[in-house]
Amino acid sequence: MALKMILDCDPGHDDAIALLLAHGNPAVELLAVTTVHGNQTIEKVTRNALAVARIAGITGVPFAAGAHRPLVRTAETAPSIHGESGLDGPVLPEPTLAPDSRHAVDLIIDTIMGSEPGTVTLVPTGALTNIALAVRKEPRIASRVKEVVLMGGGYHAGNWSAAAEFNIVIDPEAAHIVFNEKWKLTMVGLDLTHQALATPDVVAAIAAIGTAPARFVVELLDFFGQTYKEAQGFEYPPVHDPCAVALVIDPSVMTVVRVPLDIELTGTLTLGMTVADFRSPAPHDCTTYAATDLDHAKFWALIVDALERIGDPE
Ligand SMILES: [Ca+2]
Repeated sequence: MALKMILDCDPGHDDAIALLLAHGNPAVELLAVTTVHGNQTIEKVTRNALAVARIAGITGVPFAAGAHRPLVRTAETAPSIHGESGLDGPVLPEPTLAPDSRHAVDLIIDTIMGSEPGTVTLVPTGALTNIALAVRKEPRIASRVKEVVLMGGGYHAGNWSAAAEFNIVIDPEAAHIVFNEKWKLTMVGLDLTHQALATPDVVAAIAAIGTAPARFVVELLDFFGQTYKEAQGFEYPPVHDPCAVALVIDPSVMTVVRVPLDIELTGTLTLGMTVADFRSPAPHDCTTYAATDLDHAKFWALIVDALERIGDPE
């Protein structure tokens, strides 16, 4: 059975690779791609998503733009990591797909309500604004989705503050809504994604594919590696977002533990922290999970395989 997926993203270097993985993996049926403010403005990340669609040869999948700002807070972007375009490095082609006329929130609701119950996985790889708005507008999606597998947060440390990760802290109220719904939710956070480093052997394996989409990924990783070195002191860049897609494709790619999770909304130093309660066995009604350990080789083999299958669409 196909793995039906909605990718809600803010491309974003690692979002672009997540989209390529979702499109290129034969088990995934990509039902919709929605965009949200985050790494750059909604206009820029939507344009970037459509440019990636052209590079990957994605057709017949609706793309829709979503929230332009967080629920409560002032919008914040990440040019120090993703550049002024949100996808600096490679030259981006003009998109050939036009965005769907619906708002992302409506596309998410329509897609979930129009599918068989328990079949659609929501994969958010940006701020959780669209997902929070969707479940407030149509609460039935909470019991209708199969699960939510998101990139964001972390139980050990942050990257946008000492305690908080970017996707969560730029819209902590939205994250609070999403983490407190009674759907199965897996947090693929920094504890996991900081293991998904694009090491030189990984970049060489991708370059060896020799196609235009593979060259695009190498150029993305080159820029991402530079900014991660300068802004965050990483030797090799952690490629966060495709980890969430990879978990949906192959649960054996990482270890996941059941643990209560919640979002800090009032801390002066810890706003947006994803607080994990590891004290005792999780309560029987706990529906939240956190990813802990990545099989690095298996993860990157999935990316290489997807790029090989995508080939040279143009
Ligand atoms: Ca992202």
